[in-house]
Amino acid sequence: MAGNKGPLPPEVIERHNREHADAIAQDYEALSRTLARRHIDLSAIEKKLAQFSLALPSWGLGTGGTRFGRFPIPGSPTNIHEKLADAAVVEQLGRLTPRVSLHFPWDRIEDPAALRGEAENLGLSFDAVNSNTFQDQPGQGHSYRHGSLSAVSAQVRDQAIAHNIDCIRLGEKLGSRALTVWVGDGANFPGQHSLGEALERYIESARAIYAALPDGWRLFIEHKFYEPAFYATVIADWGTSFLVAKELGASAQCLVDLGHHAQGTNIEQIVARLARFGKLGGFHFNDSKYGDDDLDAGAINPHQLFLVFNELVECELAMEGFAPAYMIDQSHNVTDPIESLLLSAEAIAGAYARALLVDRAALAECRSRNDVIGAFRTLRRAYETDAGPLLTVVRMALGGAADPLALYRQSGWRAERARERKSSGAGAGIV
Ligand code: RM4
Ligand code: MN
Ligand code: MN
Repeated sequence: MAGNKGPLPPEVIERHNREHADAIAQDYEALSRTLARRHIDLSAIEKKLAQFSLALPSWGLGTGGTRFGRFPIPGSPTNIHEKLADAAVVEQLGRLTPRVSLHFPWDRIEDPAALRGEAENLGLSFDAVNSNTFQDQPGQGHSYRHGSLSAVSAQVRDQAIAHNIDCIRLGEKLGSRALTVWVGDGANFPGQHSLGEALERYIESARAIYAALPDGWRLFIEHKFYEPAFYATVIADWGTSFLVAKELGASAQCLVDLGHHAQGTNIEQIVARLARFGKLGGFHFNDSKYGDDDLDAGAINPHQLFLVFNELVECELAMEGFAPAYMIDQSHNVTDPIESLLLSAEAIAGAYARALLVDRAALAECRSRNDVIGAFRTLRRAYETDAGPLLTVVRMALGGAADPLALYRQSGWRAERARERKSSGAGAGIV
């Protein structure tokens, strides 16, 4: 919890909350009565919700845009310091996102220890660090045009390995505990490379990164089925990701980005499989209609999000110490990123809350009798319950706002930043 730290004056939040207190109490009362009839223990659920948290992607605080262009709004952050300030606003109002996940070299910093102090003063800390060997950087010795960790050239592979180890070293100074590796490596044409050898080269490179992991760190392998490789991506699916993680060892786990699967894929089943074998490292939450759209979590398929959390709650109940890393990975093209992130965090926590509302005993009973409709209805009843009042009460108890989006809009935060921040410029690209 961020306590009273954060860029907005606490009195503003307190005043706003007083204005909303009566209406919220009434809604909460009504929900408690409904849930009491279902014998659901609200206090246990509130405790879980109060502990739930997500990491914000540093790259999601800027206007990501698409490869066709960016349309940043005035007051958009232009560097990591400004991004941290915006992240602190998201945390202060929503109380769900106390950590930020950095991406190197996009967030390249001279003094990581100082940045750590800056974050702490804002009520934030750092989550997994992300490496980037899918783009060339000015002055770089070797190009990633033909791949990075799986490249045919040993020099390219060594450079990519060294970059990942640099990210770990930076992460240590920031207080991070994990490295997320996503590579764009793959083939655009049949015959371009050996499908088998490319994976072997990747595994060999990943071993060198794994060997550099400090104690207590985890390596997250992120798969994605296509783009930028349009024929055969090296780490295309959860099966490949799982095999690599298994090859590397216990500290290597798989990261599930919700947008990185073919349409129709049963992602909740992937989640259950990975968890069962101790390889579910974490998530990049977002939503997708066609491909890796990086749309706001829950914007397209909120039911899928709920079903994913339904599996996660089953795992929480069945497995001691089950704690995947929850991160958001979105690209905001036409919205104010703070607004998107506030709503996304709420949608994700809402899916978790509704999964917690599933009557597990009733579900188990239906399953044991092969009562298909009964089981489905048990899930649907929870899915259709508006957990909003519950989330609001928990958020306010943690010092957040009754209505984070409304208060953010009233605060004038972006307009004030527009007066002091330089223009972030248009053009293509993600930061
Ligand atoms: C990729 C993948 C990675 C993210 C980059 C920006 O598609 O989702 O997680 O680091 O985009
Ligand atoms: Mn991702
Ligand atoms: Mn992606």
